[in-house]
Amino acid sequence: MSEEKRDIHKPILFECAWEVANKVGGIYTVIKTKVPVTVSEYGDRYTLVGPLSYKTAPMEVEPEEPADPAVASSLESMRNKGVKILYGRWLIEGNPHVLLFDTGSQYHRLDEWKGDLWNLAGIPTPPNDHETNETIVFGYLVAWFLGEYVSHQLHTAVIAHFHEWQAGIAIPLCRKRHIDVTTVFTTHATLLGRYLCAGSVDFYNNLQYFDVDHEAGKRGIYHRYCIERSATHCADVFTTVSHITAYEAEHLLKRKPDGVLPNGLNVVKFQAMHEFQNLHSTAKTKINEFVRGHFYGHLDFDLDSTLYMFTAGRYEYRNKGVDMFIESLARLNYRLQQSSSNVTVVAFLIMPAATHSYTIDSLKGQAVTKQLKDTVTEIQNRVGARLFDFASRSNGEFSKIPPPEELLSEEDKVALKRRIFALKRNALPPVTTHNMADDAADPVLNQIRRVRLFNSSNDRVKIVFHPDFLNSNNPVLGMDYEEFVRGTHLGVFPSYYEPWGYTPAECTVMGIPSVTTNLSGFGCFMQDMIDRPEDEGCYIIDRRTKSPEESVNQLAEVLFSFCAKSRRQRINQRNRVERLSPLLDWKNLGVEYSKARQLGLRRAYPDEFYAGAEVEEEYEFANGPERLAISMPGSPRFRTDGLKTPGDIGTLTEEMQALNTSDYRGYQWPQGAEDEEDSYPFPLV
Ligand code: G6P
Ligand code: 1S3
Repeated sequence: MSEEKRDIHKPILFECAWEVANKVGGIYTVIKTKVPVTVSEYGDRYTLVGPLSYKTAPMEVEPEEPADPAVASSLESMRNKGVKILYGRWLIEGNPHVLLFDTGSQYHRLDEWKGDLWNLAGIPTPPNDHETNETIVFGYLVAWFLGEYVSHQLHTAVIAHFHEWQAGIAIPLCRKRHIDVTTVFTTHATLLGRYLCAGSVDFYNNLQYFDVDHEAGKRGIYHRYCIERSATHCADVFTTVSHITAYEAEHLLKRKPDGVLPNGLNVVKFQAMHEFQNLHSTAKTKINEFVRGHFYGHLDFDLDSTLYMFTAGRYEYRNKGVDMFIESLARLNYRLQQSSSNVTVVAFLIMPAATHSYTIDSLKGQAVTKQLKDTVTEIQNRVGARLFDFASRSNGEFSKIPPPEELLSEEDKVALKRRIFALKRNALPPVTTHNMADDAADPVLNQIRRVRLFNSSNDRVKIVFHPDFLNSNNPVLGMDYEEFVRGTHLGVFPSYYEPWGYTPAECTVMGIPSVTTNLSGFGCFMQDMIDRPEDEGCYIIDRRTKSPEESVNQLAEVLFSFCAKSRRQRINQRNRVERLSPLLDWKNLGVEYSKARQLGLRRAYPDEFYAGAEVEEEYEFANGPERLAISMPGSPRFRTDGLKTPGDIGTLTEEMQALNTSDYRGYQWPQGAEDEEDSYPFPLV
């Protein structure tokens, strides 16, 4: 650190992630939705740092010259050495400064930097791992920039916040090079956790026993694991997105996190309750249209008694609980049949996989129903014209109205017949909308085959597997994701590995009930915050203490009971769910990030921090007023047992270091006796 004392009152913040202005997955949502609260705290002192993608950046960023002279000098110095950089404003709500580095412009230095990484941190890197190579070049560029910046700006403290291992390399570099910044590292999952869970180990009961180096090596990710672990250990402050992932990180990355930063959303509140209910209704009408096309020729169920359930996310069959969802759907199908229910469930699986475009059958289904609709509209216009003609000729006396046969011309009847004949179909409505690249080996399709949910007439549960992102321009199911979610009745996310889980959180703020598990960060968070989450339309399946068989039954029971609800009950439940949304608003959760940054400053500049009491006053954190404000009459019932702020869940205190593993919220996680290690490697679950 420099001799000069840096002012910690109005620090500069650089937030660095691979997904800045570059959508890949959930971290993009975290960063993008958090921008407004961070900008309101930091204003122009806040800059996001990411990789430069020439495909997306032109749409996302408006170039501009830096106003901060230290940024300008740093960029000039780097540009003089051939680094290509885009600096400007990210075109999202909050309009933050954004700094994007073109890794390609410095690829020629890859070997040099790999050698340096080995000498400096003992991290080995294989030659052909493209993602790791990108990570290295990006990390070296970020560290280079931060080094330049603090040499040009000597007066104000700098906080550098990094997300996930892909942005992590700069952290050990900052430490080794004594760059005068304080660093925060937030991990949104652990590499090893994701891999281990995707296999068949009893992950959570054995977390403390895994031989991490061995497991990482076996899966060919040892070098990535080393990067993740070095970022974890070199950061001044280490955090995760949930307590369950904090517990996982303590055992797999060998550092107990300083605290938890739950993921929020940018919640848009409607003035009136009925506004989001109306949105549900109009979006559902669009899903109805898709269903008419997809099930053409077999539309023998009443759309008014049809419920739309869905799951969505990264295609991780076991981690995201798709296996459990399909099995539960099969049991639901049986129970609906047995109870002679008039309810039909259409279950959508929205998970991008390798495909060769839409199937002919899917396209044809939408086309024939559209043609039918167009023909009916034309006939309707002609009938209307005839009726008008007839009525306008009357002399003011009401005489007999012509019967339908007279209003419908022969030509109309033929056109209608033709369209109806086109609806003839021999095969059952398809399970998937796309041609899968590997149909025979696809785990979702294989399980659907196993449970025989083939969309036959007597099935009360129908399946639509849409192995691609949704988009309003798609010819089949042409809706944006948000609109689609609003039109459904229930989101189902029975994940096994889910550090947070944005999908059920998004459902909640849109007023759509959802199912999740107590192995997801979000599920544990809701359990911590609300007394009986299931009463509020937030169902949490126990995958922690129950066997898979018991969990599947619990899920099937939740789905079956949901089908028994009346329309009025569903409307009420949507109202209740929507009232939970302030819990997930960055306006309340953003305070955790503030605490993490303060802890970073305390650790990097302890003398400055404790020098004057005024600093303490300035950084006093809100005590959750927003949260109290949502305790509206009657329900929902927020827990009061010791939780002070939403952030009390993600308590970031130095003292937490001294606590035991059992202090993570959610469960008494196993402490384990030493001799239990004998059974390694662990049995299948
Ligand atoms: C919203 C609309 C109502 C509609 C209802 C359908 O609440 O405001 O007009 O009847 O959705 O609910 P359902 O659960 O049957 O889709
Ligand atoms: C991760 O993305 P994923 O779906 O691979 O980060 C997300 C944002 O923090 C989180 O919601 C999710 O659970 C993690 O798994």
